[in-house]
Amino acid sequence: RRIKGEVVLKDVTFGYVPGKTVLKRINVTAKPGQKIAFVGSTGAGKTTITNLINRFYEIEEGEIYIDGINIRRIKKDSLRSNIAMVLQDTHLFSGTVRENIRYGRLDATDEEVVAAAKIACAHSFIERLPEGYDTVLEGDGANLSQGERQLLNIARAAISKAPILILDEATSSVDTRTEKYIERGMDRLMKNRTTFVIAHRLSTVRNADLIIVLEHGEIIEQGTHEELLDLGGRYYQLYTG
Ligand code: DCP
Ligand code: MG
Repeated sequence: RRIKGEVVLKDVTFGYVPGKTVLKRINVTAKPGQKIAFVGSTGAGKTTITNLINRFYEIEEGEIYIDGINIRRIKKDSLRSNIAMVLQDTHLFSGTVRENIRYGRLDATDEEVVAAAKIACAHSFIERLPEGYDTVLEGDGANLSQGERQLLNIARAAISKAPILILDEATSSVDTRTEKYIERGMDRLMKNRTTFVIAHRLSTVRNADLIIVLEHGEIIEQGTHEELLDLGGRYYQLYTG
């Protein structure tokens, strides 16, 4: 069976409002299982690219293909089940921890919920909650720390069988121990999936198959960490601060 998760952006040009172009002629090819990192200054268009892959907005010019199929022809439901996301602001709802993890995979068994929580390194903190997996979360997970909310979001992505993963890295400061947990969870999550990671901390993009540097909506450099350091351009500047 062919591995799934190929994503191709072809000459994508986009703006949120007429007359203000946010992305200009973006070309990206992600082969199944590859990890592609987007870096660049704030406002460069990183989140916008992932918004378009998710088809949160319609593209003006250019096309996006998933496994050779134009996303304009993919039903939204089908697109949702093909893409898992861990975004900057985590969306939890008032319900139990279990319900929050199972969100989007209602057929998942209790064992699968626990397995996903373990991948996300969330299992141990969940077990310490008053009712464990049956603990009711207040709206938006207000009774959890930021890091814990993030881990639940990772667990939610881990339970999904989507071949494509989008990670919009949180800039928020969680403590270094939690950060280590989150990184470990992310690594396991990315295994065997095509991953687009938007990273503010360059340390997390070093091992990407391809790093794409965006500036004002255009790709200005791309390559591996070593290639871009050798180039001595924008990535080098960002990396060496
Ligand atoms: N923009 C807009 N309307 C939106 C979202 C963004 O007009 N609903 C604009 C703001 C920026 C540009 O689009 O000028 C690119 O925004 P992105 O969110 O794509 O930028 P980044 O993700 O690269 O920035 P950050 O690193 O701050 O997350
Ligand atoms: Mg962003």
